Amino acid sequence: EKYFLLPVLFSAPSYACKRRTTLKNHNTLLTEALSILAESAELNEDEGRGVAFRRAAAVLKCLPKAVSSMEQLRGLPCLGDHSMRVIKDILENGASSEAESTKQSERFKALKVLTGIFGVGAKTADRWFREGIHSLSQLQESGHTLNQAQQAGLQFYDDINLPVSKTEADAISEIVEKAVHAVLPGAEITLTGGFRRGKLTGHDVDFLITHPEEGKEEGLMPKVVSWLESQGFLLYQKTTRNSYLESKDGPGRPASNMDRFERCLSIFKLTKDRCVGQKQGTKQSATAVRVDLVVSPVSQFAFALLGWTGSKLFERELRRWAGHEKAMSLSSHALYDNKQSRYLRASSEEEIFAHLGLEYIPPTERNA
Ligand code: TTP
Ligand code: MN
Ligand code: MN
Ligand code: MN
Repeated sequence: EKYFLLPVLFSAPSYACKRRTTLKNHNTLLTEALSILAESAELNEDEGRGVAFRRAAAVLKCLPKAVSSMEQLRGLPCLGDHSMRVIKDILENGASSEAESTKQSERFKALKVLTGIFGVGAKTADRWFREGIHSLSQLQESGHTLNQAQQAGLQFYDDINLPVSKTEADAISEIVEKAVHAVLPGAEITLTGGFRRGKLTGHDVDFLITHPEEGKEEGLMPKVVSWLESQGFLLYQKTTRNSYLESKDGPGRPASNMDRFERCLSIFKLTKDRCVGQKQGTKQSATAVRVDLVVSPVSQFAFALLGWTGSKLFERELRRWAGHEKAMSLSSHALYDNKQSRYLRASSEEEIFAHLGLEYIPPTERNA
């Protein structure tokens, strides 16, 4: 008798918000190459192409096994011709020539260095690149006037571009909790972003702050910032006040994916104990860490929590699902049902998924 080994045929829902994506990735070679191409497209401000590569990478992230042949991919969504060529190249040759040459290109390397400066986006980096500025030293010699954020970004460049560890995130959490409780007892602080999804490192630390009594959270941020400043914890901060009520976004029609919460983009000074040798003992040194603080009224907390937990692709897919499949508009503030012409209330993430007709996906499975 003969036995034929059939390849595992993969399948997955096409919306990332219907898939469970943990941090266990069996296809890093493929997803890293596709992520480089996505990043390159984003740096070139080609959003459509960026999203296409992000979607392709995300569908491979949720597979239970490593891909070993092209036939296995036949039933999978989100894999366009270009992504398929990249995958084929890697399966046949061990690497993607396009991703490799992108990584080594002068433009990609320079744009990465320049956007590594806090406060510098793709547009600014591209303008500088076209002026011949390809490095930090060339930027400093150029005599360009930098805004406050960019000056801080340049000053703390090395620290900010080092990954933040969970240990550091926990230390920051303690400081933020102390600050918030000092100015508003009873306020609640939640770690959001990548660390809430179970990541062990991040590019920053994200927090959402609320108070169980609606309205008590108003004006909280400036007080928290003052406290942190007085204690010497802030190297840089820029606070933006809440603009939700005065915005003309209309029912469930946010002007952009940016929300309108009172927020503070900051750089914290974190003192860490660094062991410099057995005999010499411990030396104190400081590091700069990017921290995002957001304040939400408790009535919007579940939406803010869902919106600030990510991943970015998971969020995008949730909004796409809501709009295209449910005729609803989802933002970090609210969920609007366009058929019933009314807002749908929710006090937990579970309720929002239920309103959207989706199975609940916990934060650790939102790593699309
Ligand atoms: P990030 O901190 O940019 O990303 P992350 O925490 O997932 O990953 P990293 O470890 O690299 O920090 O954003 C966190 C979430 O916040 C993300 O899902 C999108 C959301 N967000 C908003 O809703 N509005 C905003 O203006 C920004 C900047 C982020
Ligand atoms: Mn150069
Ligand atoms: Mn983050
Ligand atoms: Mn952030």
